[in-house]
Amino acid sequence: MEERHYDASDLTILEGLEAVRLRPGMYIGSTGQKGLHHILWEIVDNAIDEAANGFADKIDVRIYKDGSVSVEDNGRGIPTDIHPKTKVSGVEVVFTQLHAGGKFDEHNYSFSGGLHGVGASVTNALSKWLKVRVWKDGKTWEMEFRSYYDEKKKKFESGIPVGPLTDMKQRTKRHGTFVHFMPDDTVFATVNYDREAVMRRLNELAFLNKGLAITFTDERITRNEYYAAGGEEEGEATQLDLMGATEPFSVSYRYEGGIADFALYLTDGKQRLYQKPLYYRTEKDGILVEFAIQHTNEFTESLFSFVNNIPTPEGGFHEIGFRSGLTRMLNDYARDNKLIKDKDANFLGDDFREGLTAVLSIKMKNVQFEGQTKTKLGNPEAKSPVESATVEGLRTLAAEPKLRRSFEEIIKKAQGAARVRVAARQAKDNARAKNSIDNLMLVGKLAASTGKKPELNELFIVEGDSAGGTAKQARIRSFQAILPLKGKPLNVEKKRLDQVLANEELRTLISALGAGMGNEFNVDKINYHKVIILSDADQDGFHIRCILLTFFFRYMRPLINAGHVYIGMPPLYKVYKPNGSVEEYAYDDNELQEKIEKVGRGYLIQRYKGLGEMSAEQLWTTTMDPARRNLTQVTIEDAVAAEDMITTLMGDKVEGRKEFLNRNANFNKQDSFADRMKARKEGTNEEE
Ligand code: TSJ
Repeated sequence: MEERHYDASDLTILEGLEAVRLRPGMYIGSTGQKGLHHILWEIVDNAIDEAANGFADKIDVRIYKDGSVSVEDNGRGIPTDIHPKTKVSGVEVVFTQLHAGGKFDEHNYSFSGGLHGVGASVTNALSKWLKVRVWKDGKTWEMEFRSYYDEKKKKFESGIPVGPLTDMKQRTKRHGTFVHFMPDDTVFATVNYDREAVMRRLNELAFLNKGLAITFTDERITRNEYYAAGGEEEGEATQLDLMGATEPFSVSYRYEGGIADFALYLTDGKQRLYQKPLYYRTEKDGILVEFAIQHTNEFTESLFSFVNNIPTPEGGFHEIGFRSGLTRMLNDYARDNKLIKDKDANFLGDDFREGLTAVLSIKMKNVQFEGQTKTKLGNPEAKSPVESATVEGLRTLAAEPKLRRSFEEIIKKAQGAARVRVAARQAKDNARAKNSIDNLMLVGKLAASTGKKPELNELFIVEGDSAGGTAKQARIRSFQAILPLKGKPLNVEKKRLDQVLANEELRTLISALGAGMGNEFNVDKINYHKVIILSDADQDGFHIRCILLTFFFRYMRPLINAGHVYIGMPPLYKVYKPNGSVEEYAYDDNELQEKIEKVGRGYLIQRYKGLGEMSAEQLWTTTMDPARRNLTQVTIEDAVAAEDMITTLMGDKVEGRKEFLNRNANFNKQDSFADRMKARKEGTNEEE
């Protein structure tokens, strides 16, 4: 038996298990189900480490009927020899000494020491009992620990050896470690392991540790019960059968392809652009880097990254290195193969990552986790090795003749992404140009109302000079004011407050309302209790409406909240009898059918092309007369939707716009907006 050197530097925290009992949360995060799972993962991690070092290829996890759990591997077995200084066995050290760093063995990779890595002693401290069996050098060793209240000492003792590590005098050829423990129900809010969560994690660990066979058995349920309950495991499926009526549910995970199989699993059912994931594994500057790449015809990117088998959904330096390596190599490849012309610009990283599913798994020492959920890798030194491993890996793969097609597909996909990106930018620039200062409308001249009772007053914001003129003729001066807008108002989204104020149109609007704006806005001071946006039912009208709503949302939100903002809905059709006996208005094509049926035989249809083409009489009867018009009160949700629209179309969020363009190639969201508007009509929620 070789010498082991455990000294104080190996065991960074030398405190008793009492501390763990006192503040379990400090060591395992919580005493809920997550904490319960944590004490299992502490044990599993140790077995995984043994496998990662090449000494084990099989791990069995079992949940028993009584709620206890065991983990077994076929590794070298925890050292059983007596520590020269402390005079206790390696096994006892493992289960009674707290070690925070997981730096337990210099000669091997020991990567536990991330989220977990507080050590097996924590599991012992929080268990009612824990039994360990070690098969090593032909011998079988056993040791048991207990936690209990000591009547004499008048205190709680946790993880205390029942006896010394004992040679069971059973000759054996096997080697490995078996640990069986009972979580303490006075510590945990629940001692019920979530089967699905355990299975999900074990499956993930099997993916992350190529070739490792992980078996999970749950004695709490029979095989048939599991399948009858609709259970669906991911490993080798076991069918409903006779034995299944008595045998416990069990499943095995083993992936010869490791994370390459993971990438296939993650893209299951999707249209893959090439059949075999691009997989590479290497070591760079003491960091083990492994990645698997699979593109599909979808548009989103999903990067699943892991550090020491722990998921890092918040990303970090390894992801940064991976992304930049991917972009660099693929751009070089595209140039070398004349897939980018000499004069043309490189692809952006985004282009290469459209439809990408990738798994990145690295293993390194002294990991630093950061971020909100401590799942972001904070080690800057990880970036460069991961980047060069990625470049090297992809170059190696690209040199393989049978993978040529895969790289061509990736470049082809990037070309598509780049085309959309360029088109989106063009659309944005065009939209910007239209909203530039030169194109701003001239001062809309307010035709104020003569009445001085704000509760009765209405302000119509009307699109276009011509419609504005008509509205001025049609209105009742005593309570209706008209503010015509010519062209499109300033795009509120892109401008700072001072620029908004510099715009005459909006200044007129602000002063007409007479209640200030921004922080100064006082809804009690408004001159009009109804602010009605009247715009055409076309693209421009829709745009103006969105911009105004965005303006109100940003600078006069209480106006919307108090229900003062409305959308006026001019009808699209009039259905009538020539003798004037009936007259019905339809606001969309569906309604037109209804109205035709209502008017009956001998009907005529008049179609309104826009506000500007209506007579004052028509505008009054259909859109402005409180008795007959069709107003929709704007809710804060409508304003949010309008703002989203503006942000997506005009703003800088490239991602959102790309997706938006993909969904709505014709920019037309008006119909659904109008449909929602129609659901709420004036009168149902009016304040007067
Ligand atoms: F967590 C645990 F400690 F309880 C535990 C450890 C649980 C399980 C199921 C397995 C293990 C474990 C530990 N499996 N394999 C090992 N290996 C060692 O501890 C070991 C063995 C030999 C040597 C050596 O240098 O000879 C070094 C180590 C760390």
